[in-house]
Amino acid sequence: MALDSDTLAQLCATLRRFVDEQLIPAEAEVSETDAIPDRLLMQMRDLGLFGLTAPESYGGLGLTMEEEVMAVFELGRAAPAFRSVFATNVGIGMQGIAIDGTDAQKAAYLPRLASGELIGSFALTEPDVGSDAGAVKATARREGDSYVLNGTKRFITNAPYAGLFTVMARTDPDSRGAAGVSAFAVEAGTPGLSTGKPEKKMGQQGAHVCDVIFEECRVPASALIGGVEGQGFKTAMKVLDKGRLHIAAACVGLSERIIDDMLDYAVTRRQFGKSLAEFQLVQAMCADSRAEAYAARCMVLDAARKRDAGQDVSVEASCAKMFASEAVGRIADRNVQVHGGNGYIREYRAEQLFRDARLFRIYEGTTQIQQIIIAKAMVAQTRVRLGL
Ligand code: COS
Repeated sequence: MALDSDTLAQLCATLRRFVDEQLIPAEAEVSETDAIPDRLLMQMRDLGLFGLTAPESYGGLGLTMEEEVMAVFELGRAAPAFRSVFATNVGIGMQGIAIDGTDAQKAAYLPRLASGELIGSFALTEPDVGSDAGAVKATARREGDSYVLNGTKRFITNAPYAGLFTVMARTDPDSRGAAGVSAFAVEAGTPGLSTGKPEKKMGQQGAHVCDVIFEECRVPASALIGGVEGQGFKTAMKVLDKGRLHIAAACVGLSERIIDDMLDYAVTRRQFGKSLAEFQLVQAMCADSRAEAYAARCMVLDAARKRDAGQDVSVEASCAKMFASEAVGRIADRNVQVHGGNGYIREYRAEQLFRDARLFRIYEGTTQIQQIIIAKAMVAQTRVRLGL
């Protein structure tokens, strides 16, 4: 563990206070304005949120996976747009370099990512390449001491203000599959790199995604992550294994928050002369939600501990991401139902959290992709067991 148990408990208590006193009260404003106020961004920096997982030697807190998910259980209680601000620095926008980067790449970028001075972004998805991530069409052509990147990346979280992109591009033009893909650390401001206009989304206002376009964008050969071609898809998958556990933890946090909202409403709202909470059909919705959130929490913690112990957890990460994101969808839906007509009205948070939660089942791999990963491993293990 990076922290002793008292320090971890203190960190989680501090995060819970920050969420309860600062983030949740700002949800309506963020949703209306589609922007996170500067004062909250500064507080996030001061709390060290951008550097939760960066190694201590590079200025981060160096949290283990278990500690990270415990922190995210707390942070996930606020509307997901808040987490999005620092989550790419903690996760997919930084981990490619942290896991597979050269020492020079780590030294150049990790301290600034950890402090939040630099925002990191992960550029894998393309207009024609989503779930089939190995089919990346963006290209990186080697020319002397540089690579020249061309292509478009789509739905890139935090791209409008990112200072650094982890970009997956094809270095082997003759290949079609994952083996021909390499990962690059590309700085914003490099000539030939531009970003599109932020998309209008169903939910999570305050978090921004847009296209990232590369047109004859020349980067030094030293931008190749790890210094070896053909490793980019594997780097992306390793990043996503960790990212999916982080997302699953965020789903747990949001589930627990929504259950609190559901109970507050059920206990105080009266119909037929008694509180909603006294109706067994309402109780069933609360109880199902509690059991699912508890199951998701246990899965996330178990997978995180196994990862910290050095085990390959790509199947566990997919199980946790799939279950926790589907669960938070059901829980957010029940919360709308318990709120009745008020659940459909903007003034209550139920409708916003319902829309916000919908994305969890899609990004960092859809539920169907998680099913494919889990089932593929099951079949492969069975073949080995049967000696086939
Ligand atoms: N960690 C390390 N290496 C991995 C890995 C992992 N989790 N998963 C796969 N690999 C390796 C494989 O071992 C294989 O290596 P070899 O060629 O040396 O054997 C290589 O990567 C290709 O793997 P595979 O054949 O399984 O790749 P597929 O093209 O079949 O794709 C899926 C696998 C579908 C799982 C992948 O494309 C995926 O995760 N898609 C979803 C992408 C996604 O989440 N997008 C969301 C946007 S990013 S925020």
